[in-house]
Amino acid sequence: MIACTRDCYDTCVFDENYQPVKGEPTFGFTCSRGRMDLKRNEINRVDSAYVDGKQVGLEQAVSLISRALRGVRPDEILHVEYDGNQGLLTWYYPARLWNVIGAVSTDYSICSLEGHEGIKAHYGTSMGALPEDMEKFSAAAFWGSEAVFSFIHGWRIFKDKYKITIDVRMSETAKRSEKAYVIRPGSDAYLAIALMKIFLEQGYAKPDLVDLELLRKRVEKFDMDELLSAVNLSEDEVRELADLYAYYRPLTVIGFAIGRSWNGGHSAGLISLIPAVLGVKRGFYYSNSGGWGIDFQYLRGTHVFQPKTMGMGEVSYNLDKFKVLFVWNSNPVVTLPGGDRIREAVESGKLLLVVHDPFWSETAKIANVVIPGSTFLEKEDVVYSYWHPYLIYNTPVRPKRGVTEVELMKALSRELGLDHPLLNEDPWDAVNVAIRKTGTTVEELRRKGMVKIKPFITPEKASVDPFPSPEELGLPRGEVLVFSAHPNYTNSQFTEIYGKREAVIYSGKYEGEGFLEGEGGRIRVKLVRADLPENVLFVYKSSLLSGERTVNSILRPVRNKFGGPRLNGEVRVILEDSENPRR
Ligand SMILES: Nc1nc2c(c(=O)[nH]1)N[C@H]1C(S)=C(S)[C@@H](COP(=O)(O)OP(=O)(O)OC[C@H]3O[C@@H](n4cnc5c(=O)[nH]c(N)nc54)[C@H](O)[C@@H]3O)O[C@H]1N2
Ligand SMILES: Nc1nc2c(c(=O)[nH]1)N[C@H]1C(S)=C(S)[C@@H](COP(=O)(O)OP(=O)(O)OC[C@H]3O[C@@H](n4cnc5c(=O)[nH]c(N)nc54)[C@H](O)[C@@H]3O)O[C@H]1N2
Ligand code: SF4
Ligand SMILES: [Mo]
Repeated sequence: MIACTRDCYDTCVFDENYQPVKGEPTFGFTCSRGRMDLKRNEINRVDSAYVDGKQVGLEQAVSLISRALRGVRPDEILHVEYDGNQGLLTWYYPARLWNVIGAVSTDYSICSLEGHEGIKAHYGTSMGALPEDMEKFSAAAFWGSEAVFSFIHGWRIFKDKYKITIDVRMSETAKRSEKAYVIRPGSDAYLAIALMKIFLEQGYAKPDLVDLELLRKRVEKFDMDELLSAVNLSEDEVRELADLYAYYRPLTVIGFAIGRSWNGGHSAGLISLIPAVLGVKRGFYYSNSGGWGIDFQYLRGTHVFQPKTMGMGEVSYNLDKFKVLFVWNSNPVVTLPGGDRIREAVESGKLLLVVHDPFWSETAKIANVVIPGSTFLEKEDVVYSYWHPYLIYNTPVRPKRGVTEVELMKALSRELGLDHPLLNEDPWDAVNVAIRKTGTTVEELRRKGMVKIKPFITPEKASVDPFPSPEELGLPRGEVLVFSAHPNYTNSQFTEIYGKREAVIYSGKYEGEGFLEGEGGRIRVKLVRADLPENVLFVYKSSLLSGERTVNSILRPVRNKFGGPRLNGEVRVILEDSENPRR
């Protein structure tokens, strides 16, 4: 058996012939990437180790990296890795090396941390509905989620049921829903509060799961007219949505975009509170990664060594603090705000960049040292999903190329002469310890290929607090750039099959060649008119390239309340052919 390890809700499972399994959780179908993985596996691969563009043997590259590591202080080393591959031995376990040597880690906040923390603050966990819970709902609300593209098996459950979408534009999910509400970017917290006010007033609210008296006190501080003007919907529209919520009691899918917008964690938390206020248990879904009891800390060794951390959205703006940047499982030049600064730091000779990737990512292409990685089709690993309750033991279906993360980590430890129990522990033993609370073992996984696990913790009652005060919430002023998933790409991946996508920015107002300017700088873009609200600009997050630069190069996120970066950016458009650029 083998699971697709890409950063995706679905974590599709395939049989030994690489056909999507017919039963749970994949139901015999997969996406346009899943269907092309075997072909993609042969294209654009890093075929050897490279140093300064020259092919070298792996030992030579490893000894060069260790020399570089020995020559700097631990706090001058930064490692950046993310969810290019969700395997426990690919993403998590190799971080042990860096934690043992005392290098600086990121806080892994680029995607979903903010929303996790916002929801946890109310429920003690961000774990929400399981697929089997979802099946029981007769309706769904997709709130800041382009599920039609980003979550195809979740969408499958609701395809023929009643669907409501709340978005800042008529997304594909909105178009395929029975009802859609287009609101001002970042105003989700205001809308959630307006709904709760109506639930209380109309007697829709139930006292079973939340303290309604306290809720009443908290929402009283908000004026309905102010909430409506923040959201940019009429009172009738919001009342209609409240009625639909009370009638259908839908499962609410809270998209990750919510956490990366204004009021991020507060919005996610307040949206997650809505089902509880209506008396619906486990009525939301965000990400279940924290609910299986997998001990990620043990895998990374952070139970012993707690690293200094750097906000992931701020990495590129703090490169002067580092001399060595070690990257795996991530393509930060494209996907991190200000990512182009990595290229500049490498070109200036101030930063040594080492990249371990199976493919020639944009970051691998500019690295001083490149180490060829093995893909998920080529190595054994244990994979979990942030949606469904299955652990999968990946058995390779393609001959191995490159080196695995564990092999590289071991080679570096040896070369550095490190001898620590965390580094000496067998990786499979470490996985066994890390999954001890799930009720299965590596041995059982190996035997069965896939094992259903029980949630370790599920939300029950919800606390009204931390309820924000009106002063704590805010809204963007100008034009806002928003992002979403493209069906043929996962973040920056899959250009091998579907081609590179230059930055095309969709706008309700502008058309033609021009520039996009944000706090981090300016890039040339093509603007295409689309059916979008005046203040919303839209780009697929797979189209972040603009010549040598990226859309992310102009973004400089602030931290939201719970520590995650706000990636939706306030930007300006400057049209090239206008004498007085429209700003
Ligand atoms: N095909 C495909 N699937 C993917 C991915 C991919 O790249 N391609 N990426 C994976 C990853 S890493 C992630 S994080 C998830 C992301 O999946 P989702 O959580 O679905 O997030 P997005 O697709 O980024 O955007 C969701 C929607 O949020 C809207 N939006 C933006 N800002 C706001 C706001 O302030 N309020 C509201 N209400 N809506 C807003 C956008 O217009 C968009 O329609 O998908 C995963 N699945
Ligand atoms: N402005 C803006 N920026 C964003 C977003 C946005 O909405 N707006 N979205 C953000 C989100 S949600 C996310 S999750 C991040 C994603 O950011 P990244 O994690 O950088 O995303 P990917 O493009 O998926 O890059 C993953 C890399 O891992 C590599 N890889 C795949 N498998 C393996 C493996 O087995 N081993 C190793 N060593 N490498 C492997 C791939 O080849 C690829 O280069 O981007 C974020 N960036
Ligand atoms: S990218 Fe997502 S939907 Fe596509 S095969 Fe992988 S897990 Fe399935
Ligand atoms: Mo993500």
